Amino acid sequence: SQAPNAAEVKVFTPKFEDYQKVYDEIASRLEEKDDYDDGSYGPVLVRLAWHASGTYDKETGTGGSNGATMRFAPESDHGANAGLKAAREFLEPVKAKFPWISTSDLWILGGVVAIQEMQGPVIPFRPGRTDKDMSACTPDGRLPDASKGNRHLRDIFYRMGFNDQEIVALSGAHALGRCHTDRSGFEGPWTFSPTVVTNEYYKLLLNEKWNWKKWNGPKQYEDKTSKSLMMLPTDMALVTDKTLKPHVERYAKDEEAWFKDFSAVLLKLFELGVPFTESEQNRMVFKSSHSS
Ligand code: ZEM
Repeated sequence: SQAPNAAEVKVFTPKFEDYQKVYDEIASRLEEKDDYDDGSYGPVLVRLAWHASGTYDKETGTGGSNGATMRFAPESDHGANAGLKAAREFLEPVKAKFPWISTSDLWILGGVVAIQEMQGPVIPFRPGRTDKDMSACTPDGRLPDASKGNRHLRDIFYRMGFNDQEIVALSGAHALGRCHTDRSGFEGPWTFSPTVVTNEYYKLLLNEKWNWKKWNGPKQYEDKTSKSLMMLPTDMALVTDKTLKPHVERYAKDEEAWFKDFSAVLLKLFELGVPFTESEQNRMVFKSSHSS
């Protein structure tokens, strides 16, 4: 047999173990860099993976996590993406250490790691995204506008191919993180444990009394009891809409049911529009740092 030439030697086909190494690197950076926000980059990593994916349009097949076009203006400057630079920069040293992974796979893997490390469900992962140039940037306006109501939510999420139950299951991500006045204009966290995945978001939506916050900022709700939590108008639409509310009630009662549905719907979100060569059977399930 012939000796391989230089080009052939360079080809590296990453395996499960290689992706687990990237997972572990992100997890250890999450633990190390605990001086950010509420003590974790986890929530903003989830938001990055969501905004990379949530541009998908099923009619045209455009947008979605394939491409990582948020690296470029104009997409990086879209109002909805304000503040996500922090998440992209958090992942840059990981890309430098593992240059074989595409940025678009890395952003989604970052979301998977964040969910699992914040004690959420396992999210199976399939690699295969490739980075595109700025000509693939999506137009502004594809991500949801928090000041709107149930009709807007359906317009946006049906465009991606989701149904009502999936809209509600996805929204529970707001158990995590917070709003920042210098990013979205809104202010405050949705729950008292913004760095742990729980079904508290649904419980609070149903069990708290929510009043309009009196302030000069954009219209948002505050809880009557502590006045330190918030809901967006789009969050409140989940309980004012008669078809959406039963799903909120089910997830508030049964965290296990939500974990199962949340995992399934995140997997779907993260795979929208990606031309995978790997089959669904070959999805990877990563070991979390806290699992034995
Ligand atoms: Zn969010 N989201 N989101 N979201 N989101 C914010 C923050 C976070 C909406 C929205 O306008 C906002 C989903 C759905 C929707 C996360 C995950 C997911 C913020 C605050 C706003 C305004 C941004 C800021 O100021 O930093 C709207 C209207 C949605 C429609 C339903 C879905 C789906 C998500 C994931 C599956 C997360 C984790 C955050 C917290 C980010 C952070 O930095 O703490």
